[in-house]
Amino acid sequence: MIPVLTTEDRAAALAALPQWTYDPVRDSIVREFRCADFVTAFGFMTSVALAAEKVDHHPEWSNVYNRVTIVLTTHDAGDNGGLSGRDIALAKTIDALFGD
Ligand code: H2B
Repeated sequence: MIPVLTTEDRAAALAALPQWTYDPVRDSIVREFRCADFVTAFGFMTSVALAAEKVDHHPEWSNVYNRVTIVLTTHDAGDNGGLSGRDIALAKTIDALFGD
């Protein structure tokens, strides 16, 4: 089983991900991305999908026109899922792909 992050490790990791918000209910992180238009948003999602598949760690997400909302949590972590190092690594990759 994949370990969930300790409170300390989580705080340190989130300090490096200022655009992501922690959701204590799901032990997940969420970020909304705003793109220029739908095609740009879908292209961004395609890049994220390929990066996610490469590391076998996949986002929960939704798209409304130029907005992409991404939730990261690890279903295989802990008893009921939770935030793991895999989510932190994928969040950093996603931020880099978005380009900010
Ligand atoms: N993605 C996410 N977000 N959490 C997981 O626990 C997870 C995943 N597990 N992608 C992977 C796939 C697992 O189901 C496969 C069998 O490796």
